[in-house]
Amino acid sequence: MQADVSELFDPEVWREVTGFDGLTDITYHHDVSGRIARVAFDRPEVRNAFRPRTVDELYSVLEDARTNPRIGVVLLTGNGPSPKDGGWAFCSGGDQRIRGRDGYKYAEGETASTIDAARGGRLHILEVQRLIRFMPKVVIAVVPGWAAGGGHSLHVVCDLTIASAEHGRFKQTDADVGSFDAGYGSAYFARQVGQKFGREVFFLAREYSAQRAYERGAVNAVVPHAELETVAVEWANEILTKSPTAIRMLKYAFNAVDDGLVGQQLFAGEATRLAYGTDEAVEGRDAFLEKREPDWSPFPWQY
Ligand code: S0N
Repeated sequence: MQADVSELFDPEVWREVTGFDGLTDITYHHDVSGRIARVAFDRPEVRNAFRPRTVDELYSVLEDARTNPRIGVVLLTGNGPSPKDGGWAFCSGGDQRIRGRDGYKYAEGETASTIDAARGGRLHILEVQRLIRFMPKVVIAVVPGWAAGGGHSLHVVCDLTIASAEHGRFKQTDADVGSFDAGYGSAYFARQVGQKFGREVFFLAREYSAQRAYERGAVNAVVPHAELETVAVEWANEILTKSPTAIRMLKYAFNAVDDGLVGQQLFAGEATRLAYGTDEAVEGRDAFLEKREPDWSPFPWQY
């Protein structure tokens, strides 16, 4: 799929990011302004299921987007359609063909005795979830087809979701295949849609439409399939007109209530960073360096 990427991909908008030539399971582009990243699963023949290699690649490109100071918004999507049957997918979760009793295999044919024990069995898709959750940029799930299993969980953890009206479909199959995302995928999902519907989605594992997801507050917009990526770029460009600091503080504020002390730590870290920019904090630092008592007199106990 690398050559022509995806049917919804507009080559006028995107430039391949250099330095990532070895990618096989993910495509990675920046828009021409260099401010929006497009990260896409590229295994449409298996509904964009992820194997450990996919997750490694996904993590590395998301980390690149996180640390690029020009990037403000990341679009996470799935390339398609499938060359086999024309089906569309965002992501169908962990590749069930290489799931063993001891975790996911790095390469087909690996066994419990041959796999590197330090790598085997890692559910490192959860590390990707945390990267999306904690990066101080807006991550939009752009859902052109199936979001199932661990793919459903990934859309849940993204800040916003825009789905295809014709092909966007959702299903949480974890309980069908003896898997369970007991973190953001389920508990945070229930925060979004309510406990009853959240439990229904997991316990019955029925398909539901993009429209139903929208009505339950799990999807922000349902748009015509052909316009999906155009609308996503429009949303991204609108977000990019906002204050980067306000957006990062707001994201961490939205997260904090569900993220316990880690949420508080992230928000507090940002507050400290802002405080370091004040004359008051500079006085504290300078007093230490100049081996004198700090003079706080210019700084009132504000009310
Ligand atoms: C997505 C579904 C509903 C699409 O159905 P449809 O359109 O009828 O297509 P199919 O004919 O079923 O599929 C087309 C081809 O693609 C293959 N395929 C699809 N999904 C997978 C997959 N996940 N792994 C491997 N192959 C897949 C099909 O086999 C078919 O191939 P061919 O043409 O050769 O027959 C439907 O496909 C479906 O239900 N897929 C499986 C969804 C699923 O159960 N995913 C796994 C769920 N569990 C996880 O993802 C766990 C992930 C994880 O690591 C985790 C760990 C800890 C905590 C949390 C998580 C988490 O993130 O959940």
